[in-house]
Amino acid sequence: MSAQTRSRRSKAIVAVVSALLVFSPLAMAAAAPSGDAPRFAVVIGISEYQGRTKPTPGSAGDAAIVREALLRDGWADQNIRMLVNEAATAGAIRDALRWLVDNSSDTSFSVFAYSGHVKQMTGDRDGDGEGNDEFLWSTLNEFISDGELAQSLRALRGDAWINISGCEAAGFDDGVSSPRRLFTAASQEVEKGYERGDWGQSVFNGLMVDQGMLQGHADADGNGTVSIQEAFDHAARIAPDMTAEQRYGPQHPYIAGGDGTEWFLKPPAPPAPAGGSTGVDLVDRLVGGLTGDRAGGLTDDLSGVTGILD
Ligand SMILES: [Ca+2]
Ligand SMILES: [Ca+2]
Ligand SMILES: [Ca+2]
Repeated sequence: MSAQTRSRRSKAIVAVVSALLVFSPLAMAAAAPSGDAPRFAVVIGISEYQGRTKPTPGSAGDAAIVREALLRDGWADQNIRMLVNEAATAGAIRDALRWLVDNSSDTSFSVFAYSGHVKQMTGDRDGDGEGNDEFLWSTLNEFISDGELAQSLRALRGDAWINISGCEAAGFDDGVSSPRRLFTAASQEVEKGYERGDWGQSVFNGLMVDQGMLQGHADADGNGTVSIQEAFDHAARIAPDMTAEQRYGPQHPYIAGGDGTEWFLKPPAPPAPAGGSTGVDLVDRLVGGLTGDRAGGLTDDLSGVTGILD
């Protein structure tokens, strides 16, 4: 092979590699949500239901701690739509989903959080080919199918964190998770999700949002900031043991999507120059300043698991 041919060949290889880089999904994947992204959230927590549907002791509390985490990380109060208890009708949930989609853009960061009962039904009622469908369970006992919810969530532009705390919660990830949509859920599709009456929160959100984020226990890398994935890992590590003795078996939290980087409700500032404030100082402040009597410390006390989010 002549030198010229070799050169031409290597140029061709370079061209092919460049094209692959430009068009591969990896190169197309956006980075994690940026600090100046427009941010909008819908937070649903339903503890009280009409009729004979039994209350869930943790769902309204879940909504409160998610809101607290968003506010603490600088999300504007007017950009957080809360639907708690009697406000969370199916109509209001659909309206809030439309609002979230309408406010999303290529640069926005959306949060959709749901805590409450989940209904599971056979017969492919939403026509998406699944034998078992999951449904959000509104306060008036109207149901919103996973197929309908997924269609709304897939319409979100920009980045989104979707968090579902309930039974069979992973069953809502019907084509929702993607590089720009991070999906977390309390339980696998074949599992129940449990609550802690003594916390007034679900096991999953009590561990992830309250202990993990608000109290700072999930900062595995000690950089003073808890990412969504760190908080999830904290819950995923503890929840199965905490629920091991429950009647329907333990819950194993579910995560999918994202671009492989850590996501934050508020991205951390770039690292301080050498000699500046250290991560250790920040961790001490987080842990020292925010311990409360809700989820309390790291506990392996199992007696408090009282409810099922089915
Ligand atoms: Ca379905
Ligand atoms: Ca499903
Ligand atoms: Ca961290």
